[in-house]
Amino acid sequence: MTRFSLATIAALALSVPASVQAHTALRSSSPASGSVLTQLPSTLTITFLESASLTSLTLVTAAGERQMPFTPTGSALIFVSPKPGFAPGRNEIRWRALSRDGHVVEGSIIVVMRAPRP
Ligand SMILES: [Cu+2]
Repeated sequence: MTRFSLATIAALALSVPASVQAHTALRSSSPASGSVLTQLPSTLTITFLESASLTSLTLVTAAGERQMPFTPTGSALIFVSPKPGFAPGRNEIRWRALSRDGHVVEGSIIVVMRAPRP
């Protein structure tokens, strides 16, 4: 009885770290999703909670879509796309990454470019 209880407790204790080890997620971006900007940012920065490999970064606007270059190419916490060149209006940045646990994670960041007020 006592041995069984100890084994159960040990198994429960071991299961906690396993459940915490989930795939990564986006921690933040700069500009942040939902930003309304009047000036083009010089870079787009994406930060993950745990290191991941960014596999695709696509800019979708009313004019169509194109791939955005980024660095680094390997596994990292922070990825930077230089001169993102957002279009006037709504910009959707679709990202896709490979988490260290082997899962694909994806999402989008919305940035709106608005003309400065005269
Ligand atoms: Cu996962």
